[in-house]
Order: sequence, then C-alpha cells, then structure tokens
Amino acid sequence: MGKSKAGSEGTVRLERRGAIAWVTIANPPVNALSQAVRAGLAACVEAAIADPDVSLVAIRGDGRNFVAGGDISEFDAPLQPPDMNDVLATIEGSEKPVIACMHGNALGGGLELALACHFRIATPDTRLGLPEVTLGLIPGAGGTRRLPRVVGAEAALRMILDAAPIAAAKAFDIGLIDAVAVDGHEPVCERLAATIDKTTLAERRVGTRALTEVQQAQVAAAIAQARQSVRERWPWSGARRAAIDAVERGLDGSLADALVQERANFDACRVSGEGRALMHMFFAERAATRLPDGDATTQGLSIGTVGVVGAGTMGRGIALAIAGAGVPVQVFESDTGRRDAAHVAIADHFKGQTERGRMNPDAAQAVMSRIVFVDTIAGLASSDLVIEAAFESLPVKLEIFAALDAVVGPDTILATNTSTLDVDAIARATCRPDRVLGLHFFSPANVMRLLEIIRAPGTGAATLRAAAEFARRIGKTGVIVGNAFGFVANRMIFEYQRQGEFLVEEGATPDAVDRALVGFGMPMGPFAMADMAGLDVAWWLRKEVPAMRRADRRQSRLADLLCERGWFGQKTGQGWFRYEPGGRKALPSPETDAVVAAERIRIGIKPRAIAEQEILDRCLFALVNEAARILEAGLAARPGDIDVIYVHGFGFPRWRGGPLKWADDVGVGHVHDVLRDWAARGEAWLEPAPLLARMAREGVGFAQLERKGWIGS
Ligand code: T1G
Repeated sequence: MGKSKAGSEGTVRLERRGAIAWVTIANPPVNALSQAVRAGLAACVEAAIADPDVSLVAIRGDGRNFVAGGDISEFDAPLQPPDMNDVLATIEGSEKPVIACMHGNALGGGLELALACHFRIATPDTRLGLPEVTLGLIPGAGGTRRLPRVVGAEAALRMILDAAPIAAAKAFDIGLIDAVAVDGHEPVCERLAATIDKTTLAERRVGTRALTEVQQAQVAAAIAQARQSVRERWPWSGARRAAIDAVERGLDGSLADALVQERANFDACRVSGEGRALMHMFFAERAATRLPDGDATTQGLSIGTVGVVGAGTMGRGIALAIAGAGVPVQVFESDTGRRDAAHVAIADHFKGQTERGRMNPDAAQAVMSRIVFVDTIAGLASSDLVIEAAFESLPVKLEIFAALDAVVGPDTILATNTSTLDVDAIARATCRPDRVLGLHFFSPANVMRLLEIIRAPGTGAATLRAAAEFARRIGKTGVIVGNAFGFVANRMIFEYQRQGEFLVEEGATPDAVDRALVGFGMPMGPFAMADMAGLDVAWWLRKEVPAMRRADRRQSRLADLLCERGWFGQKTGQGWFRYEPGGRKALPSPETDAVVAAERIRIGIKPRAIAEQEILDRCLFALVNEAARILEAGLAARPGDIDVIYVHGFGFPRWRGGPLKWADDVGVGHVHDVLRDWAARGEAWLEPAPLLARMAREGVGFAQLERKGWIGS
C-alpha cells in the first residue's frame, strides 16, 4: 500500500491562554492521526487536565484541516500504540470539559476524536464525516458507538454508509455539533470556560450515554433500512455490512464491549481484499501525477485563462468541464455553423440539467457565462493554456498548432486532445516543444473523470506540473502517461475488446460475454459499451490508422461487417445488440447472430460452448498482459497509474483495486500460465509479455515493480 508524506511525523502543541489549554495537532498536510500524533495528543491532554489553572481543554488542528482521520499509511500493519481508543478514553473521562474546535476537514478518526470530546464546535467551512467505507474500512475509534448516540441510528448509518461529509450547518441541525463558530473558535471557548457547569459533564460523555427513547424507537427500522440499502447499492461492500454490525452491537451493552467488537470488525476489514484494494486506490490516485524526483523541484506555471480550439462534441464537453469548475474558457471555432450549433447544444445541455433539477438556473447561467466563443484564433492570444480538440487529422492539427504558436505568449501551454496521433510530432512542429503535451479527455468530457496527461519526449516538467494541477482544479483524475499509440487506456481496451470478438467468433454470444464481465463487476460489457460509444468510431480508426490493424495480430472482421451494414449501435438501433426505437436496453439481435454465423463459416470456425471462466481469463488477462507491455516500455510510471486509468476510464471495479492490483491478488504466476496456455493454443497475442514472464519466474507482483526498478527497463 502507498505511503504518503502525511502521517509519518506530526507533533501536538500545548499552550495555555488564561484558563483555556489549547491543544493543537500539527501533522501537515491533513493532520492525520499518526502514531506520533496519538502519543502527542495523549501527553498534551493529560498535561492540560493536570494543570490546576486550566478549566477548559480545546483541541484544534493546525493548517487547513482539523483532522482528516487515522493515518491510512499505517494500516498495512497492526496498529501501534497508543491505541486511539485509549487516547479518546482519556479525553471523554476527563473531569475538565474538552471541546473539539473543528475547521476544514473533520473526517474519520478526526470526527471520532470530536465525538469523544464533551463539546463540539465547527467553523462554517467545516466538512464532517466518517468516510471509512470508501477505504474498505469501518470507523475504528468508537464512531459506530458514539455517533448513533449523538444523531440517532438512522442519521448515523446514513453518514457511515454514504460516506459523504456534511457541512457544519447540517451538522448543527442534526445535533452533531453544539455551535457553528461563525466568529472563530476563541469566543465560543471563552464563553464556555466562563459558564461551564462541571456537573453536566457526565451526560456529555457520549460513549457511556444510553440511547434516548426516541433514538431506541428508530433503531430496528434504521438497521433494516441500512441492510437493505447495502444489498441494493453496494452488494460488494463487506465494509458497509461490518459497519452495520458494529453499530448494531454498539447500541446496547457496555462501551468496552462495543469497542472490542468494533475493533475486531475494523481489523478484519483492514486486512480484507476490499480494504487493501480501496486503500491502494486512495494512494494510487494521488501518486498518478507525481513527477519523478528529478523533476519535482521544477517551479510550475500558473494557468489562469484557458482556450479551446474546436466546438465539436469533444470541444464542447471540454469547455463544459472547465467552465463547470469555475474557470472561464474561450472557444475558438472558425465555422459559423458549428459555432452556432455549439451555442445551441450548450444551451440545451443546461436546459436539460435545470429541467431535471440537477442544477439551479442561476448556477447554470453562471457556468454558461464562463464559456465565450471567439471566431478568430487570435481571440485565444491571452490564454495560459490552449486545448486543441479539432478533427483527428495530423495535418489539421499541425496547422492549428502553427497558428497558435504565432499568437499566444511564450509560456502558454499548448495541449492536444488527440486520442490516436503522435503528440511528439505535434510538439516538434512548434517553437515550444517543452510547453506541448496531450490532454486526452474521455467522452463525455464534462462527465468522465479520467484525464490522460501525455508526456512527449520534449514536454517540460513545469508544463506537466501545471497540467496536473489544472486537472485537479477541474475535478479530473489526471494520470501522466507516455506518448505511444493508444496511450494507455485505449491501448488496453483494444486488447480487451479484441478478445471479446474472438470469443464470439469461436462460439460465445455478445450477451454471454457481457454478462460474464458485468458479473465480475464491470459496469457494462465490452459489446454494450461499444454500441454505446458507436461502432463507427473504431471503424473509422481501423480504416485510417494502420496501428489498429497490425499484421502480427489476429484480427476479427465482425465489427466491420456490422458497420458495413450501417449498424453502429445505439445510435442506429442495431449493432452488437438490437435497441427499441429511442431505447437503450441491449437486446439480443438475430440479425447480428446471422452475420456472426456466416462469418464463422467463412473463416472455418466450428462454434463451441465457451465457459464463463474462459471469457474472464481471456478478456481480463489480456488487459493485464497489455499493461505489462506498457510498463516494460516505460509508458506508465507505476502499476497504480494503470489501475487509476482503468477504474476511472472504464469502471473496473474500484473494490478490486484496478486490473493490476487484482492481478496480484489472483497471482501473477497464474495469469502468466493461463496466457501461456492460450498462446500455445494459437492465441499468439496472448503470449505473456517479457516483463510478465520475468515477474512470474521470480515471484514478483506488480506492487513490487517500482522497488525492483523493472519499469521501463
Ligand atoms: N492518512 C494518511 N495520509 C493522508 C490521509 C490519511 N487519512 N489523508 C490524506 N493523506 C495524504 C494524501 O495521501 C496526500 O499525500 C496528502 O495527504 C494530501 O491529500 C481511525 C480508520 C482530507 C479531503 O478517508 O479525503 O480515520 O500525495 O491530496 O485534496 O476510525 O486527503 O501529498 O504524499 O487528498 O486537500 C479516514 C482521507 C481515514 C480522509 C484533503 N479519512 N483524505 O484533500 O489533499 S481512516 C479519510 C481525504 C480513519 C478511523 C479510521 C483528503 C482530504 P501526498 P490530498 P486534499
């Protein structure tokens, strides 16, 4: 599991001002409750309680956050003392009132710390939550015991299962905090220090408090509703089931028993496949735009104004993503008709959003006002970043980049949204190759979070850093990848889909292949996904891009045969599946089956029954094998980057940690052996990549590759 710079150190300061002891947690950047912080917190609270001049202990966080939770990087081993529950027992058992002064993020162990305090206040910006299940964990420091006693079982279970933080105002409404500190923490603490009645402390000790009659009355329904919602929304989430069990056990009985049970459930989650996978994803997402150490010192460029070239589907989607993140964007489109069509399409988009209640009219108007169309490329002259989203033709793009070179400033970053062309060829055609890179958005660009940041050989570190920061700012999950055909996401999906088509040639149906992969956890199967994207897109690529039709690889004609009949998928009502007019439900298509049957005869394949396991092995191990080829070529810096790409780009189940984390769990040796067996049966392209063979030979998993130095070697 990843390590972050947060949590490895951390200190806690104690300073007394008058009768108030201020205990400040300082463990940048998020004040994670590392071992050092837990020890420091215990020492400072004990010292404050022992100080005769102290009448109130106030706990707060340094920097932008209160406390973002337990230190996740410590969870790949048994927790080290001091145990957070012991630290919280000292706080809750104190004879002097302890108040949690929250701001920024108060999440996980941070909120559990606040729940053990006798009073809780938060500035208006505070976000309070127990997001542990997103890590495959459960609250492990009394949250499943204390939260239901403060807000009731129903609200507590909703917070734990949804894992969505709530704002300070909402927290006040449900009784989670005692006050919204609109004028800062100090005035509230000073008032409290002067008026506190120590006799009331006992009832403020939440952990030992009994449920009220009202709270007791809602328990059965709340638990039943919680279990039902997990069955319906998160059937794969063992953590959510474990959290409900802990809450249910903690509703009665002693605090000590409840904490023992909660910790047992927490530890079981911590070592579970789901927990390892989700914690892997947490760190992998944050590492995916990290530059190699040598580049890390490079001062970045700042991106204020952004231009987009092209108002087609991608250009509009990119403009919507940027404007939706609060960044003004100018769109250059030379063709009046396309410019007008874009205006209409954007207005329709927001009309639909407001009519469906997804956006209020004022917010929609604010976003629309950030999108300005210009009719000359000179209109983009003041841009700090220009994203080209024009027709997928190298001559067209070279002409655009030459024109941009002439009008924008010397430090302006020029990005191409190409999905198939050589970013290096485009960069070398400009006078600023160090400021040129690819920003590969996925359609629809205003919805899909993945953004491949394509690093050409000449792309400068400052440019990459600026692009990575820009990706975060517009809510995208950026991943820096190398410049080769298909980059990473499409290169892998091509192999996955090719195996699916081979399986249909050999006897499977599109529906059987899709059902097998949906059963694995994919949101859609390869054939329904292709029908949704439009078969004509890949058809055009196969005709225009030689790399799509390599002679050294088995090719299937099935998709071409469908396209030659004008069957492009959902958009034409017929593709791999059939669709009712205006419908999107994939229905078996006798016409497609007839085309497949005829093709089998033409190529001399006698259809056979194909087991589900074969479908999974060939489609998913093909992904892993292509990823190994990408890593050995150094086109991705780390296996986790590929996991992030595939989870965010194609919905690989996050709770499996992405294809390479999953391959490690399955066993690289097993993956290798299955691929080798298929290669021996004629599937030449399933021959294990040299890197995969080496890993299998030496018993090395993807998680060890960075340390081994085998990436790009
Ligand atoms: N532990 C360790 N490192 C953490 C961390 C954590 N809880 N949270 C963040 N980091 C690192 C992160 O890897 C990155 O490192 C840096 O801090 C900045 O993070 C005991 C068991 C708070 C909303 O799930 O949601 O409490 O890449 O880029 O965008 O019962 O961090 O710089 O080396 O995300 O400003 C529950 C996780 C934990 C919250 C801030 N808490 N964190 O977002 O910064 S389990 C969470 C976040 C727990 C208890 C249970 C976000 C943030 P690096 P960042 P950000």
